[in-house]
Amino acid sequence: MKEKLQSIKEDALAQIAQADDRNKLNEVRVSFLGKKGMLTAVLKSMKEVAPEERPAFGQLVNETRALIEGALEERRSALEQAALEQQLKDEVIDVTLPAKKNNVGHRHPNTIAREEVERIFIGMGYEVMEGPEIEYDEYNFEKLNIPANHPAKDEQDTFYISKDIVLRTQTSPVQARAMETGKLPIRMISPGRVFRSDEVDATHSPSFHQIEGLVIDKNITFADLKGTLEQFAKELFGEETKTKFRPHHFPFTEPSAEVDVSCFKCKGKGCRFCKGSGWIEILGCGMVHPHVLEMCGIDPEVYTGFAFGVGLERIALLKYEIDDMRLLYENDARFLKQF
Ligand code: 2NL
Repeated sequence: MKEKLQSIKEDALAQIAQADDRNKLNEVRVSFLGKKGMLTAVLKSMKEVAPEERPAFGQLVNETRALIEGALEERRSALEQAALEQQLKDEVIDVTLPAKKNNVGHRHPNTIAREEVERIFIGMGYEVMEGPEIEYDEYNFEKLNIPANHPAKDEQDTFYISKDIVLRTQTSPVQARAMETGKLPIRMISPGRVFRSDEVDATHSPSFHQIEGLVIDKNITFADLKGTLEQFAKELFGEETKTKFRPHHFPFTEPSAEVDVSCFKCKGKGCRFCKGSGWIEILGCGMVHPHVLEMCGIDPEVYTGFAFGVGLERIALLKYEIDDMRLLYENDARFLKQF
C-alpha cells in the first residue's frame, strides 16, 4: 500500500509538472483527488490495512494529498504568471514608434473675417441673424425698392428658381423679415451666402458672402451711421484708420454712400495695394429709404434707420493680403493654414 501511495505521488507530481494549461491541470486534480480519483480509491481501501497501522497510513494519505494539492496550487500560479507574461509580451506597445499625424483643420479666412466683424458689432449691441438662401423675389427685390425693371433683376445677375423665387443676391431679405416682425428697435447684422450669376475670376464668384447691417429706431441719423462705421473701420483695420464717405446711389437707401478706408498698408500715402490712391473701398451704406420702411410695415414718420453691406471675401482678401478670390474656394489646407 505504501508503495502504491508512493507511485501515486510520483505520478501526480510528474503529471502536474507536464500540465501546460489550466484545463489539463484540472484533469490531473480530478484523476487523483476527485471522488473517483486514485488517492480517494486508496482511502477507500483502508480496510485492507491492518487496524494498528491505519492511523499512520491515514496520516500518510493526508500528507500525500496535501503534497499534491500544494503542487497543484504552485503549478496553477506558475501557469497564470506565464500566461500574464505572454500577454504582456504580445500586447507590448512600442513607445518609440512615431505617432500618427493628426491633421487638424483650420478656420477659413472667410470665417475668421466674419467672426471678427461679428465680434465688433456684437460689442456695439447688435444681434446676429440668419435667413433663407432661397428667397421670394418679393423679399430679395420688391421690399427693398428694387423695381421690376431694375438691371440687378436681370437674368444675367440673378439665379431664378422660378418666376417668384430666387437665390438671394444679398442678405437684405433677412433684414426685411426682421423689420416685418414689428419688434423695434432693431440693431442687427446678417452674415450669409449670396448668389449672383457671375463668371469666376480673381474678384468674382457666383457664390460669395456678405454681411449687412441694419439699425432702426427713433431719431437715428446719418451721424449715427458715420460714427458706427468709423468705429467699425478702426476696430477692423486699426485705430489710425480714416474713413471717407462718398455719395453713391442704392435703391434701398437715401441718401447713400460708399465708404473708403485709408490704406492700412501705406497709411494713405499711396501704394500698389491701394493703387496709388491711399484709399480702399470697403462698403456701401445709407439711410433706409422711407419706402422700404413702409413696405416692411414701419412708419417712416416715427422711425428712421441706417443700413450697410460689406462683402466678406473683400474684407478677407484685404486683411490677409490675398490677391485672388479663387484661392478662398479651393480649400487647399496648405493655403488656409497661413491665416
Ligand atoms: C454694398 C451695399 C448695402 C444695404 C446694403 C439695406 C438693407 C435693408 C434696407 C436698406 Cl433691409 N438697405 N442694405 C444698404 C446699403 C448698401 O450694400 O455694396 N454691399 C456689398
